[in-house]
Amino acid sequence: MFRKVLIANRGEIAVRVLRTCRELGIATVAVYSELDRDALHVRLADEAWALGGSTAAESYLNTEAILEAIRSSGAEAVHPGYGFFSENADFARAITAEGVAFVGPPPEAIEVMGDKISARKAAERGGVAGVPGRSEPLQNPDELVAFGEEFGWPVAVKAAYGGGGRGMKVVNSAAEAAAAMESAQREAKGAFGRDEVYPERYLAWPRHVEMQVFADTHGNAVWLGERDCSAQRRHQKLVEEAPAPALPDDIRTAMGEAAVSVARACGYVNAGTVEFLFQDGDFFFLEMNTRLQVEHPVTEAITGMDLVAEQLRIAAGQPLSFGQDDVERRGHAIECRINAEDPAGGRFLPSPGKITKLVAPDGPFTRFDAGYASGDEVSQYYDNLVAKLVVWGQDREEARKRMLRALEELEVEGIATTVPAHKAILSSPEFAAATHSTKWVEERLDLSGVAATPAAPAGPAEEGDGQAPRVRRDVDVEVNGRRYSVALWVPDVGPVVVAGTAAAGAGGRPRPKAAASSAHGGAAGAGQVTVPMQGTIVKVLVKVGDAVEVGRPLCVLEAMKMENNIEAGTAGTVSDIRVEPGSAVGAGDVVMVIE
Ligand code: MV4
Repeated sequence: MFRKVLIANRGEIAVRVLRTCRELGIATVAVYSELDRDALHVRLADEAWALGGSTAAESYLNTEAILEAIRSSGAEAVHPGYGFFSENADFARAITAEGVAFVGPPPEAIEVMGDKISARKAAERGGVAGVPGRSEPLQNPDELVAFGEEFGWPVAVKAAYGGGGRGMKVVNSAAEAAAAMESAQREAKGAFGRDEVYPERYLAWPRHVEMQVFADTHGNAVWLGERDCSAQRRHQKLVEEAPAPALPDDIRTAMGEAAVSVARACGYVNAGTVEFLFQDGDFFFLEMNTRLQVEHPVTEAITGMDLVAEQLRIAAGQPLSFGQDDVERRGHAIECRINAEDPAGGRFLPSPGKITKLVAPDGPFTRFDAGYASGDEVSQYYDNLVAKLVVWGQDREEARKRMLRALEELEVEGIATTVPAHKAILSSPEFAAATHSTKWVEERLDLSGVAATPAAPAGPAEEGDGQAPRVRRDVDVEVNGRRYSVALWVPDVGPVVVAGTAAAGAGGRPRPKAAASSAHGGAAGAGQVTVPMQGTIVKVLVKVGDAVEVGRPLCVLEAMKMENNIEAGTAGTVSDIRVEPGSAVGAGDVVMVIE
């Protein structure tokens, strides 16, 4: 087994992985961006190395910086978590070239599954059916029309290099074909740099059922069980459960064996998830995720297995510690993703900021995997997953009630979270009866009664809560006679003297002054346009002097990878613009004035 593992990730998954490493006696190495210097995963790791930078591209996606941390720490393996480099074949190659193990599949398998057309072909080689469709790129709209006439409308046009729901268009008739194909190609080119698209029959009310598989380097491959992830919104999963409700045992077994065939067909090793659409008793291969998934704990809960431990054993070259017949599933598990988003009115607005209070639920069969603790800041630069709440019950109904109880116990203050939406989902008759599908949250669930969470106070530094922004002080220290240069990150409390060096002035970017009223979206007071959340202005859509109507988009605010239009709350003339592209703003900041 490895002696030291570097975790190339942050937040809850970095914490999750390092806990198993500790149980296995493996030393843990954290890496961190400048914003994460005091993050939970850094506090919990045995050692931590700075990557520099704030954005993901500058830090957790900086191959050179991570390679440097691997070399400095002497880590023997890298666990990529999910997101970031987890499905990046070039990164896997770069670290294995240095003799360091990648805790994940071979790069060739990542590449086969990264292209949805070659993934369909791999499934076909394994004898597994995808949704009826074509496994070649469309050359022109006539081919799309011919497909629709043969298989029936509607048709899904999908980007070969897409993912997470981007680059998919639904075509209802031959008349829409040309425009839809062009739009799918344009979106795919913009997002992924490749514009190949292919058609599939569109399934209107499917459930999303995915199968966990494991394969080792000795030729063994097994399936552990499925998860149902149908409760989602805009391709962001909200609730996952295992087993999938009302899935007949013979279908489960067939799906498990199909998933193992797909894994074998692409030379898969380590943990993987094969996604299926399930409708009217049939299941169809959709894609394969070549990483550990966010929702893996529900499978852990019903199988009693530690999936990260198994990943590490496989990466170290050991055979699977169990065979197919050793896998037992018991009871039912549900997971809620606690995101920093305000679900008021079904809008799910990003809600970064400082968590002023976090009290985790506890009690029977209740697991809380958090990436943050009270006092930690959820940055607009990373994803919005704060924690995962997982419960187990003897059956689905016991688990459902236990989850509602645990959600009641959970206390989060300072940021808005998805908890009100989870309560609405878990207590709805449709979810209780498991008649929901992938479109149910968006099209049927009524979230209009979910009230806005009071806006978090603006940035902590400006609020005088005792947490001044931190600044760097370089200090020389001697440890057992050896001289070290140490960077201290200390609160900037004005001119102080540290080790004989006078401090420089306050750091940090200037921000527009906050409005007296912290309106939650739109306009405050007499034509003052405020932003409802912390983020970065990426576009300004008007000029001083422009006449605007109510609802006219004024600027675009990016927070947590989502763009939000800031619209005029009153009609009038733009008299003042206080931001430009790149401006950092906080909740309640005035960005423009309309007179
Ligand atoms: C589909 C589909 C219906 N028919 N393909 C969306 C994300 C991408 N991974 C595949 N997706 C879908 N593909 C056919 N032929 C419906 C979806 C879909 C979906 C799938 C899984 C989970 C949530 C979803 C939400 C909307 C659409």
